[in-house]
Amino acid sequence: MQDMENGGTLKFAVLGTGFWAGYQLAGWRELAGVKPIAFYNRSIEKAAALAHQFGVENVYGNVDELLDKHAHELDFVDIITDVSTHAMLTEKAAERGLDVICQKPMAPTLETAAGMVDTCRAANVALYIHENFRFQAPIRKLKEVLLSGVIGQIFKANVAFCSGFPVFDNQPFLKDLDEFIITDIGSHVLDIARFLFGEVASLYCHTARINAEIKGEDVANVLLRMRNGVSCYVEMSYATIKERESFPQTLVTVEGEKGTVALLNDYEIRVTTIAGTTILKAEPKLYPWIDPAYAVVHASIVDCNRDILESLQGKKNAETTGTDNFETIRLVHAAYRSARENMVIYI
Ligand code: 89V
Repeated sequence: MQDMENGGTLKFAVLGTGFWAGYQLAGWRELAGVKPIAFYNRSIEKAAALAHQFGVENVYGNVDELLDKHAHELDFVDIITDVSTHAMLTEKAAERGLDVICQKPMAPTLETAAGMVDTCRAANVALYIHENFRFQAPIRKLKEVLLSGVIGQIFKANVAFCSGFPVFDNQPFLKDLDEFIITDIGSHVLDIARFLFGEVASLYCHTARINAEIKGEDVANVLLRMRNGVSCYVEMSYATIKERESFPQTLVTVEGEKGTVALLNDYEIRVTTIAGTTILKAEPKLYPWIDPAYAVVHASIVDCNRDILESLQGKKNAETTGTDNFETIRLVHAAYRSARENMVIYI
C-alpha cells in the first residue's frame, strides 16, 4: 500500500510508547522513505510526550480510534507494547489491511504466535518480528568469518548472554513475568544460534531463579543439537557477577576442525588457526541518540528496521518474518517444556 503521492514514503502508527519506543523511533529516523503519523498508548500522556519529541500530531489512548481515523493513510503499524497485547493489536491491524511489525517476543504462547501468523496470512498482510540481535555488527561479522570457511567444519559453539546489569530499572514489568529470561533474552540468543548455525533438531534446558525479587527464571542453560550436527550451548543469565560486565553483548565461541573464532567483549573477534590468531573489530555505529549502556543493541535497531523497510518496499525478503520468528519462538517454548519436564525435546 505504498503512498506514491508522498514520494513513496511509508506511513506508520506506533502502538505502545514505553521505554523502547523512543529508540525504535530514533532508529526509523535514520532511514529515508518512512514516517510515523500517529501514536497510541494506554496512558495517553506517554504517547503525547513522545509525539512532541518526534513531531507527530495524532495521539490516542484508544487504539480503535487511531485505526478508525488513520487506517486509510497508514501502510503499517509498529507494535511496541509488552507481549500480552501483541496478538490483539496484530489482529486489529490485519483486519484493516495493514502490515504489522511487532517487537519480540512474538507471543506468550506458541498457539498465540501461530494465530498471529495465520491471521496475517489470511488477511494477506505482512508480519515481521523486530528481532534485532542477529543484526548486531559483531554478529554479522562473525557470520562472515564462519562463511569464509577459515575455521573449517564447525562442530561446537557457545552463545552466551550472562550479565548482572540491573535490567529491571528501565523495564520494571520484566520482574512480573512468570517466564522471564528465555522469553526476553532467549528469544534473542536462540535466534542468534539459528542465524549462525541453522535449524535445531533437539534441545535440553535447565532454569533457575536466583534473584528472589522477580517472579520468573533469571538463568537458563540450553543445549542445542543443530540439524547439521553442531552442538551449541546457549546460556543466559541476569544473575552473573563478572569481573567485566558485558551487557548487552552476546559473546560467542565457535569451534571448527581448522580453528576457533571467539567474539569477545568490546566487539573483538579473534580467529585462531594453526597459523596463529587474527584480531578483528566489529563496533556498532554510535548514533547520537543511543544510550551507551545499550550501544550494540540500539545500533542494531536501525539495521533491523532497514531490513524490514526494504521488504515493505518490495526490494527484498526480510529475515525476521513472522514465519521465520515462529521457529525461534518454538525453541523458547520447547526450552520451558524441557526444563519443566526434565527431558530432551525433539523439534
Ligand atoms: O532487547 C531487549 O530485549 C532488551 C535488552 C535489555 C536486552 O536490550 O530486553
